[in-house]
Amino acid sequence: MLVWDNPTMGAAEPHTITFMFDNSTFAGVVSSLSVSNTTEFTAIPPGSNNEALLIPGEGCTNTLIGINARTYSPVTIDSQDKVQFMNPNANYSIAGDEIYVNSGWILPEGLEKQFPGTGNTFMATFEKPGTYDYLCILHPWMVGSVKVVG
Ligand SMILES: [Cu+2]
Repeated sequence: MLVWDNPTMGAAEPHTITFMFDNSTFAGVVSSLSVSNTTEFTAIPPGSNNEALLIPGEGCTNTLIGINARTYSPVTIDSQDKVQFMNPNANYSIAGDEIYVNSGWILPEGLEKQFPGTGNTFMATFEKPGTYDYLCILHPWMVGSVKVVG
């Protein structure tokens, strides 16, 4: 079993551990979503320098530019395209038939509170020998590789 954490000092700089076993599963961090134009968004905490990005759309909809949950939260997608979210600080066993495994945002201890629903660690067990390349979806130049020998 491997455990990743985020030792960044001082700043709430998130990272992810993301395995994309199939290039078609590349997930963008930014997500465009249609919402009713009567939906009101309130910044948390109130009064902070924070506001939803809404773009007026057709009819009764706006487009909300948000964060892709499949990059923010721990999640797996199996070979049948079944999407399964996990709790923060996930402990996942990689069977080898997944097409996408993401840790969700990992933050230094205590700073995850700035991003509700994120955690501090990701644990993975690799069931099959092989080379498992991963990256940080927020900083794609941050890459790693796990080699599992039989
Ligand atoms: Cu990163």
